[in-house]
Amino acid sequence: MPVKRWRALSLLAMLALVTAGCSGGSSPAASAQQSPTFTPANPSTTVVPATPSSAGTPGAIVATESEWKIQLSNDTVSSGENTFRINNAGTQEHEFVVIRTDVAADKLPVENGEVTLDASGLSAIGKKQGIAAGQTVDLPLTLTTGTYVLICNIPGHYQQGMNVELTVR
Ligand SMILES: [Cu+2]
Repeated sequence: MPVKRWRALSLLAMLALVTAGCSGGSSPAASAQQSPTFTPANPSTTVVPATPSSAGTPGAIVATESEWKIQLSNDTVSSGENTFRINNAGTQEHEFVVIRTDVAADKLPVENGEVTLDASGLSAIGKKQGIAAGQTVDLPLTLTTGTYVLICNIPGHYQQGMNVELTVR
């Protein structure tokens, strides 16, 4: 069937374009010029690139730690795979602990300057410790819908303000 064959050729051409685009070798424009007569045989064969959505995109959340706060690039993210990019912009070592809880960020139970996790039924779903001043580390986590509190749990740091809330939708 001529139509089917044309579709197959179109797909091959699309693949070639995609491959060329990914390799970074030749630009899509250059490829298009090499085959000026190319037109998709059918709209259904056209590869539609995924549209990047803006707000709430699963992906990177930048968390900047310093004395004495944690600032987030966004306070709401979509559920699923997310990566915290933790930047210690302070002058002291810090930690980054992710807790899923409905308790307000600054109302977690504290003992000896530290948030009591297991004893209070709170569990850290992920953490990074020993983040040196100036260091940036990534913490990939799968987040389910809910409210989270992110803290630094080095004694005294939480109470001095190193806590922030994150909503996962
Ligand atoms: Cu700290």
